[in-house]
Amino acid sequence: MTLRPILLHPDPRLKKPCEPVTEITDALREAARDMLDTMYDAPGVGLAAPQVGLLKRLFVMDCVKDPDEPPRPMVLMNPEIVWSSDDRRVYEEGCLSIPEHYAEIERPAAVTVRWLGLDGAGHEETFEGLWATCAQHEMDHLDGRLFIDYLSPLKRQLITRKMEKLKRDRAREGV
Ligand code: K1U
Ligand code: ZN
Repeated sequence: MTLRPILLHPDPRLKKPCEPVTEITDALREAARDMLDTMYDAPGVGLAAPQVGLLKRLFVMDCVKDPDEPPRPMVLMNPEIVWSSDDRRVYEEGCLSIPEHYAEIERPAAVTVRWLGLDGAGHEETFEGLWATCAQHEMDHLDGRLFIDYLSPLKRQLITRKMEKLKRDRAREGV
């Protein structure tokens, strides 16, 4: 199992739009596997490539919550939202790049996503509930957007200042 360090906000790599995947290489397959390991270890339900410093349009997710249900690790490359519901849902979001900060964010309750799988095959699926929220949160990462970008400038600044302090403290502790 290989864990990759998760970048913490603020970091310029979390603000950059990512490049489409043009070739499915062994390095990309390895990155996807490491991202799933890193996501489960965190623990989280999603992880986008820029969060591990890879500026490619790729994310992983598994929103199965019931321990009696089998896991559903998913790898989505070049994802596109092709339909969004008018119906909206509020979910208290967190982010592995902004630990210990949460905020209620409103998004479409359901989305249909089209993507390429690791085998190069095309897929399309409609996601609801946590799956829909997670897919939209991860696709925002691919466009250099974080959930705090939906908050007021004041709230965003407050969180950013706290994160700067956390990063300073961690650097001093050598973590
Ligand atoms: O992108 C990330 O930072 C991961 C993030 C994705 C996310 C999904 C849904 C709503 C908001 C954010 C997380 O996984 S945050 C952790 C989390 O939501 C969670 C962790 C363990 C169990 C259940 C949920
Ligand atoms: Zn996130």
